[in-house]
Amino acid sequence: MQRLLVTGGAGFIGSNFVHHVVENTDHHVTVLDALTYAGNRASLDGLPADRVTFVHGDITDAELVDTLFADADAVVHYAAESHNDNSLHSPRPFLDTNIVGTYTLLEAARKHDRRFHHISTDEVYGDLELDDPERFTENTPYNPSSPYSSTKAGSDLLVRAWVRSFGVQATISNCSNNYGPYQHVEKFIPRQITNVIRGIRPKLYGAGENVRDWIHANDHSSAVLTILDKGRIGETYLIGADGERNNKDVVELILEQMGQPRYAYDHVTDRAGHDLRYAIDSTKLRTELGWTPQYADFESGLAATIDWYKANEAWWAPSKDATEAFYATKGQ
Ligand code: NAD
Ligand code: TDX
Repeated sequence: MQRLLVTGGAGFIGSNFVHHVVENTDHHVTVLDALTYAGNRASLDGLPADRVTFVHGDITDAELVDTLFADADAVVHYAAESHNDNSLHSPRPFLDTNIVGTYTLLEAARKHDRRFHHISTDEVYGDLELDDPERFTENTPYNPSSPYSSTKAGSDLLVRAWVRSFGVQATISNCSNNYGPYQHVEKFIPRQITNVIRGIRPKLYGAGENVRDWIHANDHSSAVLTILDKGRIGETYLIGADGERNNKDVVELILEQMGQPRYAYDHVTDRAGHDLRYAIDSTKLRTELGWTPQYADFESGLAATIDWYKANEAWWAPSKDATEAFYATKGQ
């Protein structure tokens, strides 16, 4: 049994990870989360109180972080400002949380000599052409496009420097686009599902040819547990499940699965600097650590996600109107 400290555990991927840990291990989890607009305490409802402790606080609070690291065996760091569109509108919180927050945690990891796993994104590598036969690997040069991805890239580099300079026992993973339950309605898939439920037409940025490499959040969680267990200190592992699809196909699949005509969506203003394509080669994680994804079938994973949003309107409804009002100001 380990005592895990999970930052950002009330967010989308962090909360899926906490559920996964409770269901698949005997670890105890302490969640540290600031409950920003993206955090939701209800995402942890139903978890046993003797397995999960919730601490409401900020990862830039060095004193609080120090206390929590003292009581943890290992730390998994999900907390971030995570939405590209928000970073184009208001970058400052991305610098505070993603850069200064990660720095604050690294200093505590160094002081207490704790195992630290840093959650990052494939977006640090920039984007690929649609017809490029290459995919991202651990050796692809960093080339981030947005304020969000540049702050994630900066946080990855801080982790590497704290490993090399101070011997911090850290690993990094860069994952592709996640889908599944508990994802905020600002993000592409939940936005379109909840639009259809509300009778609003889905909104596709630009022509919709941009490709994302989809992975179910549970597969991300199992990969992170594998890296915590068997990953080599100082190494980076890419996490992906061979799920490339363009946005237009995804919108049309959502409409079809929800009983609507496949063409019943709108093209709206494109995202500034919109990355064209992400694609992950996860050979290192699969061959060195023996990980394999379990949710290979995107269609059935998407259908289950649609069912979850239909059944959990009380979870997402409080955020929906404000999210759509913000998009409307940008013609999106
Ligand atoms: P999210 O926005 O849903 O959740 C972020 C969580 O962090 C929220 O609960 C929020 O309250 C918390 N948080 C934000 N600032 C904080 C602070 N200063 N102190 C403490 N808590 C704070 O994000 P997500 O989509 O779950 O992403 C989680 C992590 O995974 C991020 O590091 C992100 O970069 C990475 N990631 C996401 C994806 C994806 O597809 N969503 C893909 C690859 C990597
Ligand atoms: O309404 C929309 N219409 C649309 O066409 C929205 C919200 C998005 N899009 C497009 C933009 C992207 O090409 O869909 C794609 C996915 O968009 P997002 O859900 O905003 O995700 P993305 O920008 O790809 O970033 C996500 O994956 C990598 C996460 O939000 C990041 O945290 C993660 O690092």
